[in-house]
Amino acid sequence: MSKPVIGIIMGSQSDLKIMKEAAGFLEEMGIPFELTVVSAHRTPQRMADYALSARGRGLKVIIAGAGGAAHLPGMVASYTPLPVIGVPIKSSNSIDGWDSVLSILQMPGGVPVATVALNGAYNAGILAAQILGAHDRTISKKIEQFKNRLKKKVEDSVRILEKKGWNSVD
Ligand code: RP5
Repeated sequence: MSKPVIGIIMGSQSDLKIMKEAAGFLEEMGIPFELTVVSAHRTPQRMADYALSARGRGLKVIIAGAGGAAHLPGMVASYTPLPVIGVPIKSSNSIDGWDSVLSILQMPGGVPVATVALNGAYNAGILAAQILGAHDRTISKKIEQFKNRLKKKVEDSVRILEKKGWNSVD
């Protein structure tokens, strides 16, 4: 297997049911990634070691998911020059999910985290692939094909509605 270029990390094993959607997209694109649990609060040293070594180990983008008081994406971004995509997760310690959205989104000037929607790990996988695709024609071609498939799905549903005579758009 080739060397991972994307790191997917999450605060707890309980985040995996959401975060595996990022992994699934990268698998579909044939992009090598690594995936592990790194907790900002329960294993702060492991988090620092992970973030500090990420670039040197060949990673290009980090996707970090966490719920509740979601400090993992922001703290990882503070340790690494790599782009970090944050995935807010509605977890057992969330009030309603806004807590993790705002913990990840409202970073101070100078330390950005590209924040996707609540439980938006799938989009995080797409965004990470797009970042790599900016410098890799093979990946950007695959993204174009993926977008064409999305377009075709909508066009197919429009055709089905038209056949039923329910499409009111002229
Ligand atoms: C966060 O606390 C994790 O990212 C997870 O979303 C949440 C709950 O963790 P567990 O108590 O399920 O391990 O740090």
